[in-house]
This record gives sequence, structure tokens and C-alpha cells, in this order.
Amino acid sequence: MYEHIKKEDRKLFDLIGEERARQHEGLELIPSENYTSSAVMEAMGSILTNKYSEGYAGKRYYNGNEFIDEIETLAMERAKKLFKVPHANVQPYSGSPANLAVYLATCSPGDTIMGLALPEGGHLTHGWKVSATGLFFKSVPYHVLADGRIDMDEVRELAKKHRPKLIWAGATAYSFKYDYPAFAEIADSVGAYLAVDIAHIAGLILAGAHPSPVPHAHIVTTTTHKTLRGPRGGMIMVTPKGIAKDAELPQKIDKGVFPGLQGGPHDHQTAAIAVALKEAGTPAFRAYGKQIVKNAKALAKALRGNGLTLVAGGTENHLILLDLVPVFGPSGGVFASDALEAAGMTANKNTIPKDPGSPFYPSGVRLGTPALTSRGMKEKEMEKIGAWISRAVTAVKDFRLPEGKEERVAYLASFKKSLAKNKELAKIRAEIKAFAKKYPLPSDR
Ligand code: DSN
Repeated sequence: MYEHIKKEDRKLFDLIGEERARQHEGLELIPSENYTSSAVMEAMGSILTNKYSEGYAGKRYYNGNEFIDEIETLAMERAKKLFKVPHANVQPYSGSPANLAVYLATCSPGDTIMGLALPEGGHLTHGWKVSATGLFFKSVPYHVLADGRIDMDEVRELAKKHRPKLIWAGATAYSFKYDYPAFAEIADSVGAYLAVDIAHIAGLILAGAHPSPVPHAHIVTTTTHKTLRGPRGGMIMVTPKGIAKDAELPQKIDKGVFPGLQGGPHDHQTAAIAVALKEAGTPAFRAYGKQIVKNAKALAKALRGNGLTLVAGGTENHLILLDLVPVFGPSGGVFASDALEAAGMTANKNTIPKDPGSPFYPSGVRLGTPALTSRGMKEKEMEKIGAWISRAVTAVKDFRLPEGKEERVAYLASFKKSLAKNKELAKIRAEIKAFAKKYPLPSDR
């Protein structure tokens, strides 16, 4: 494997080898990550990377795009058919540029927009203050209730008061289904565009494991590398409702992507998206998407059964948020996520709603089942993984983040050193290594 890299660049070859081993020997629990197929990777690594093709099929600024036009059209047609939309743009480099193009298509700088607050599960590009979307637009964030669900009454009140041009529904750390009809009713009542960012749940929607926002939204954006299991990339879709609101919306979206935001599309990425969409249209993918949710519910049950606390008690999708306040007090996310890594499980520290810690030292850890499910794991395996997670957290349960900034740095450095000497974490790591060997990645098959 990677014979040419081996010959050209030994250092890089070795590093890829190390990462390959990490992906095989550990358990990937980051809910936004997944393992693509060999076919997707071949398309990503193909000669299509050599081409420039600014513009769109039939209207390029460069010659030699006869086949690129067909490839891009293939990806677009597959997206349109699968998601049941009349227009798809497959050029965004990833999710953030896809979302920025939506602003270019629907808003002017300074316009008011609404999205779920980042610390409560929202995404940076839904108007959070440090993002360009919070700097160039007047952002009015909405929040979740004590039970973890989006406060639709607040969304309604804020929309009435601030009359936004654009309302986002979608999140990066939200474990419930969305009330798309309520979002649509609110957006329509103030004349706003409703854009739904399905980056995390696109694969679940195609599998029928989560409702589709297409009948309710004007615009739908997604990444292609999460539950959709494609290459890194993004897509923007305009729905029938979007076209009914503004017949020129598809052209505005296309212009927002190019020339508004990007130069030449990444044609190798477009081809890999086309492959992923073909795979996502199969019965096997539908079964995969349904299993992701079954696994998340089974993992949630196992975590609760092993004494851990979950935000909102569980999950309706692929994602679980561990509330670690009962274990560490505030800001325990860093202890738990580092302990999990030392034990061979990769997750990320994350804020929880009304977090008593801070975004850099949050009190939660975000877990997901898309990647585990791609390795063929089912409910039975989730029971084991829930027990390992609990054991790893318990192995560091006595650590407490100090108040002072400098004290924290020293304390965390000594905490990290202690991980290497922790016998329980080393034992779990060995158990996981032996276990993971039995579950090949899709690209191994
Ligand atoms: N980084 C993505 C996630 O992990 O959810 C969002 O952009």
C-alpha cells in the first residue's frame, strides 16, 4: 500500500502508517468522523486532482472540462435524486464554505440571522460571535431547554422580535430529532429563509432513520464525510419550497459558491462525492444508517448502566453527550477525553448545555457511533464499549481542574504524564487493541 509514497517520501509514509495503525487499533467515537470505502479513496486520489474547472458544467472558464462536466453532473444528479431536491451544488470545499455561500445567497452584510448557540450544540457558522458569520451579520442565538431540546418558544419569540433574514436549524452536538415543521412555521411567519444544516445526520436521513427537512426548509446544507461516509466535502441543496420562495435561489446559491467564495472546485473531491452518493443509495447503506441509531441507543444504555450521566438522558440519533459534572465537577471533559485516548478510544471534549466550565475546559465529552458502525459493530459490541468508557473515566475520577490559569497548566501537564503510567488505562488499551482487530475498516474489505 502507498508504494509510491514509500519510495518518494519515507518520512510521510511512516506517518501515514502510524495513523493507519491508530485507526485500526483504536475505537473512533468522534460523531463527525467516519471511514470511507476504498472506492471513495480511489476517486480522491485520482488524476482528477490535476484539473482546473472554475464555473459550472457547460459554463467553464477553462478548456478541457468535457469529462469533469459529466462527473460534476453525475454527482449533482445523484444528490438531487437521493435527497429529492430540484437543485444541488456539489462544489463547496466543506461544510463551512457551504454555509457561508448560503449567507451570500440570502443576506447582505449586517442582516439579522439566527442559529443555535455554539456552547449549546450549535455550529460556528450558524452565527457564533468568533466566526465570520457572527462578525459580518447580526447574530441572535437561540438556546436549549433544561431537557436539552431546542427551546422552540424562544426561537419563535426571537424571530418575531428580530425578524431575521435567515434561520438555521442544525447542530454539531445535539442528540434529538428536529421539529422541522415548527422551524418552517416560524421562518415563514417572519419571511425568513430556513436553512437546515444536516451535516451530522445526512446519512441518517437517507437511511430513513431521521426525518428529512426537505419538505420544510428552503435550503439544505451538508458535509459529505460524516454519516454520509464520503470524502471531506460539502453540498448545498435548494428545495421545492426554496424555489417557490425565490425562483432565482439556485442561481444565487451557485453564485455564492463561485465566484462569491471559491475558485476552482476540487474535481477529485466531486468524483468521490459521486461515489459516496452511489453507495448511499443502496439497501446496505439504509441498513447501516439505521444501525448507527440502534448502536447509539445501545451505547447510551450501556453508559447509563455503568453509572455515567448523559445530557438529556439519552439519544435519538448518532450522538451522545456525556455530562461529567457528577464525576469531576466543572470542566472534566479534558480529563475524560484524554483518559479515553490513552485507553484507545478517540472522542472530543465538548460543552454541555449551561456548562459550568468554559469552551476550552468544558464539562462534557461528545460520543458517536457512525465510525464504529462502519466497522460492523452492533448492540452487543456497544455494551462492551460502554463499559470500557466508564472504566477509563473512573480511572481518572479524582482529578479536579484548578481555578488559577497558571496552576491549571502545571496541573494538566502532570495529569497528562500520569496517563502514561496509569495501569488501568493501559489494560483497557490492550483489551481494545485485541477487540478492534476483529472489525475491519470498510477500506480493508
Ligand atoms: N467539526 C465538525 C464536528 O465535529 O461536528 C463540525 O464542523
